[in-house]
Amino acid sequence: MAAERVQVTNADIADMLNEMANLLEIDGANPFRVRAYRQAALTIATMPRPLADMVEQGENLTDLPGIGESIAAKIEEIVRTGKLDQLEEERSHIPPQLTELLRVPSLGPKRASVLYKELGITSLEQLKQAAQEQRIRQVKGFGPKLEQTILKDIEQAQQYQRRYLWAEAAQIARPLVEYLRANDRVKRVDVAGSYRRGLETVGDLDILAIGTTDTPDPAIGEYFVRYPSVKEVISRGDTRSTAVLASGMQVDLRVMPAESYGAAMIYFTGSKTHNIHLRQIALDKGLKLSEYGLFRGEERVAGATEQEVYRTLGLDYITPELREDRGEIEAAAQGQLPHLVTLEDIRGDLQAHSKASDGVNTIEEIALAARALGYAYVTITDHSRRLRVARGLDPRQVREQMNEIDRLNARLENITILKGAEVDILKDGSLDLPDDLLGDLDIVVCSVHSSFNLSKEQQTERIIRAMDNPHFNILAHPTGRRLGERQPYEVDMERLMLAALERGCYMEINSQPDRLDLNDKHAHMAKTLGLKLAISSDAHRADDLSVLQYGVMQARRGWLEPEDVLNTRDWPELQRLLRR
Ligand code: DGT
Ligand code: CA
Ligand code: CA
Ligand code: ZN
Repeated sequence: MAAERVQVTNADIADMLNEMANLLEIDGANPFRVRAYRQAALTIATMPRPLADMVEQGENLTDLPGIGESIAAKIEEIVRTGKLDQLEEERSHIPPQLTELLRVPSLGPKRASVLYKELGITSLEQLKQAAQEQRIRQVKGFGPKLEQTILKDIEQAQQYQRRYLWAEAAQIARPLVEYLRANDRVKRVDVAGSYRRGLETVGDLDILAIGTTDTPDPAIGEYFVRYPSVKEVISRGDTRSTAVLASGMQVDLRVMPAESYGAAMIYFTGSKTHNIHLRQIALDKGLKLSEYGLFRGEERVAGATEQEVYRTLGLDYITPELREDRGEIEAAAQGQLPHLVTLEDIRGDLQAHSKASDGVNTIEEIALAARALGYAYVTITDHSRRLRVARGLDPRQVREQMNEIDRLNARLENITILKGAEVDILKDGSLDLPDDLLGDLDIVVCSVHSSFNLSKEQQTERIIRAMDNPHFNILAHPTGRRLGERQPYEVDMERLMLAALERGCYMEINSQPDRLDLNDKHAHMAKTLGLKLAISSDAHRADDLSVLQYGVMQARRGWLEPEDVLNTRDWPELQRLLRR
């Protein structure tokens, strides 16, 4: 049989563009160029449609927002040849592992190349060893404190080493599931594991299938390992096969009998701690729970569906996002599980950027996209002047934009554009736009984009001082983290939340796949304290309004119900809530 040509996936393309960005950064290239590659990589990694199809069908890639001529040409080269000449060129004069060092946020390209020249460090492992042996503090420009931070960052980077953003994992999982479902011998396919629980990052994909025969069907595993993106087959058996895809993602496929499917779904969805707690409950009832079913002695009393297993254990059905053993089992036993927020509950978006600052679409384009999603309102929150890299607006430009919004609102039907801004919180806690202007906006979203390294105490006080401004409405991306890229800055979150409650301020779950900030635990903390949250897309392109679904997933993991979320309300009611 002729080898099937492996189609280059979006994840492959994104990886190569990211590597380009890293190498260019080490080379000291223009930061805008570096950022363009990173942005394109993220766009591509989270885009459902394969770019390879677009190239094969001769479509123009520059129609995609955020992708210009130069990057489009590179993508075409990757799709056609499987590689990128310029990347090979860059690789040839930079030690390949040096780019690993860029995953350590406290290092940056300049410091990384100093350590390379002074200590010959080219990998994360070597860096860790040097830090542990206190050799880094001896290099000029480095000290003991930075050495500590570097060590902490390495641990973080290593933790994320083989993990994928949920949105990237979805992009890899969906076509694979489609491929498996297309086979006649497969009756049912589901992705379990952390992916199904909606965890912010996914380590590997755990896929379950039911065949059409009573005995395990070896043909299913054989079919699975023939998936064109499979790079390496680690094992293949009648009931279990493991393979690594071209993207580096590992996939476990298990073929289960129909009578066990529900029990297997519970087992392989996890989390492990949820499962352990469930097994204890089973034992207390004189039952035994495994991936094959719930048993009394030899007799299977439940197993075909998850509902049946939970019911037999005396529990309400627990949705996968809650399965972390954070009290959901107790709540299910008492019939008190939350009625979690869904995407359908969302009435509008409270953060989006237009091309006036660092977005790519006009306000009208964003408004029409929001209307197409069925929203009642969308808030334009361009950056304030301080954020020069994002072409932040000065007060006069904000006024002009407000007039433009008035004109659009007069003309457009079935959508209201709210006037907002994403205002920088300056180092001293003051806001980057004058009060009279803030007072005329519908929504003032505030965020920290500088001085990330303040102590926990100072950072917390800085933000609370900002909340003292009576125009402050919503704290955006409250910890500033970028998954796998930048650690959160330090803040006393509980104190911040209590301060927000006292002042009538709110916080945001930023839905960007690499932010998801607040995270699930913080969202749960907010709910417990009674602080309502916004779920915002922070879209920089009209298409990106849909990333709000990832924020909803984290909100669900944080137990949020519709009433806990600001933008489940219509604008008049939201307006009342925002009044301080
Ligand atoms: P990941 O892949 O690191 O993002 O996280 P998971 O949760 O997908 O973990 P994974 O792939 O190691 O295992 C998938 C599920 O299988 C896990 O959520 C629960 C179940 N599982 C795996 N190992 C064990 C175990 O030792 N005991 C129990 N009770 N369950 C396990
Ligand atoms: Ca997994
Ligand atoms: Ca696994
Ligand atoms: Zn921001």
